[in-house]
Amino acid sequence: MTCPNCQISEFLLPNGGILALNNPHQYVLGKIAYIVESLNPYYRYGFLIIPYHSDDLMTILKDFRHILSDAEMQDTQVLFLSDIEAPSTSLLQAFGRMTSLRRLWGKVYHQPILQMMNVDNLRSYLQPIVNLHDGRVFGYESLIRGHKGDLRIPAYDLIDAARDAGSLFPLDRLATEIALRKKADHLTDGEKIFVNFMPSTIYDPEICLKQTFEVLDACQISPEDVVFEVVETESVADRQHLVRIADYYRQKGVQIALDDLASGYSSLSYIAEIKPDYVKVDQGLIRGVSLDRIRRIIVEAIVHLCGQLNITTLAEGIENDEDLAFCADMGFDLAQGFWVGRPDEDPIGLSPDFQGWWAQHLRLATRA
Ligand SMILES: [Ca+2]
Repeated sequence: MTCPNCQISEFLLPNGGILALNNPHQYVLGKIAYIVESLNPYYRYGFLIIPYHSDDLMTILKDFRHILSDAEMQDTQVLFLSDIEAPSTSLLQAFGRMTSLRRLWGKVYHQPILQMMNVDNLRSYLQPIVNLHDGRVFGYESLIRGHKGDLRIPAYDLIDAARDAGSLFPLDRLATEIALRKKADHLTDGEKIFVNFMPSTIYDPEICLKQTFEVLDACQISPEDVVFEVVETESVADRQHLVRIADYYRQKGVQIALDDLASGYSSLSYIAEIKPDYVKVDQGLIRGVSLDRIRRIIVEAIVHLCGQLNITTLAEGIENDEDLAFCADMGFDLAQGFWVGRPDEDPIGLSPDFQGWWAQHLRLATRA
């Protein structure tokens, strides 16, 4: 007698039969099919079917592990079937609908926000970054927000919803595209656009980032004007994968920033691994740095080590002139924060507060 429970016991003791593999990304199945070409794999109902013998299994799995990233392994669902005959339609169709409970809950609970994740409802806000060597705008960080009527959804709510629903990659890609188009339409050549990017969403940089670089080409943006801010590095368990992504970006001529250094998401060891062009020191360390001896010693050490490694430093979260003056004197190259300039749909430049401070700063420097 055959029933789904029988197949579960076959899964525990696979003595040969077929492997039915499913992955939302067709290219992953393509890679697998290439590895096991000699076993005559075939596709049925969206599954890759691989006939195997028990002696082959360890070799096959080792080959998969060698060629696929951790994320690709984790997201590929597999079913063992003992019957060499073609698998039944109903079984494979049911398997194709399988998803994790967490993902299902996320999709239902966050439905209103998920429906906003499109080019009409997502907007890029530009927050200025100032060059502390000349007092001019160096570039803008693109901050994504959801718009629906009067409703504004901040980036962290969008990200939480996308994470729960298993849609981080499409959100990240959409936000990147919107940011690049904003750069093309609103910023001049030489003004850099800083774009946040979550490496945990990337399987294979060659394939997952293809569309990003197509947009870059289509908008005729110089890669040198684009800086990708690597965020939430901690959530990438596979460090080598992170390095491969960074290397891919570098090959394409764009620059890399390590975001929120010392926030808990980003540790000093990533500097050695990613070799970023920029380090953004987290606002948690910068706020109140002018009044706090311990913060000052930590931040000075970071600026010093980045100087030795030719890494451009940026102070995040500047909210008053004392912290800004302190960061400028300490040797930071760039600064960002509400006091320097607020995010806006248009690139509105530096705040009157900053401009007044800079004029005074110049007068004092000339007198000295
Ligand atoms: Ca950022």
